[in-house]
Amino acid sequence: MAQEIMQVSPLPPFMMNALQEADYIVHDHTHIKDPGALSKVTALVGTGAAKVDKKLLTMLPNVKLIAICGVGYDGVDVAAAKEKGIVVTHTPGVLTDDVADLAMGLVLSIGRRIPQADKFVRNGDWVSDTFPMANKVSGARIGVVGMGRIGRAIAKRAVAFDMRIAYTCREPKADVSYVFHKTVTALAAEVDYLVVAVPGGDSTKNLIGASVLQALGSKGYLINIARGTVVDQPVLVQVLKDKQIAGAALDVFWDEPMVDPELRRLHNVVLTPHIASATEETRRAMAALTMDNLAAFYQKKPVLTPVPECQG
Ligand code: 8YV
Repeated sequence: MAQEIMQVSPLPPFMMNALQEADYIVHDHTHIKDPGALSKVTALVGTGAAKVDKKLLTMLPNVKLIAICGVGYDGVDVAAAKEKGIVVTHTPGVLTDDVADLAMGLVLSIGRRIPQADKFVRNGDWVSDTFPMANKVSGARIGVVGMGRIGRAIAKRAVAFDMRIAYTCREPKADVSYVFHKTVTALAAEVDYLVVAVPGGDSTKNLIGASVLQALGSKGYLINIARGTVVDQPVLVQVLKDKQIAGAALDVFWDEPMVDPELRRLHNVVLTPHIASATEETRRAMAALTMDNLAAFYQKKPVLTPVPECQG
């Protein structure tokens, strides 16, 4: 019998095809209103952008799995899901390299002003002007906020750039030899590049605010590949305008895809449209892992990658 699932965010076409080929009946939550149909849905599927709150779960009495195609699941009310006996899965591991690659790409882009240099050549400015010099990235100090899979992968890449690496997270990691700082502010005060690699959600909301950015200082850069919510965006815009920090490279924002026009007008920023995991290879691997979680669930086997709150 075909299983009925509901997509809770747009999904890439290859994933929609795979779901249809695997015989799932895929409902779209923006269309479905009929309570009879809602009661047939047994699993939800969405990307990291999916919002699954208590209200939605109450409308779906037979859902027992929420399969997120993404490592971040901050849009899912996991406590409400657990109360209803719903398991939440995500796709850790398969996207780590891509996210860390983009983080380093952003470090180089903002530090060496690569997008600005590109514009300089395209505009024909080179003919009459000299592009201003930047500061060296190799050997500079990098601070990683969060030493999970992605933080570690960023640090590993920074080693190859001879960067001096420090980090912060809840507790120092026994197997990590980089310098540990107890607070983000203390870390920010000691680095040239502050890279945010923590999960989103309430516990990290506005973690990077005025005091952190002031500590980072006028020669420091902020890089965010985590979630927009981790940075107090209006404060960031103000410190960028006042040149209280040197610049910011951001892949994530408040209220995506609507990016604050003030931020878009600034010259000391590099902005990318939440593309950290957006390579063909990785997005397909994420989709495959999501499909595997779904298949395991319907075959009554343990799911492959439950979120930490749903483990054990
Ligand atoms: C995308 C991400 O948002 O994995 C995450 O947490 O932020 C990204 O990979 C998305 O989930 C892609 O499907």
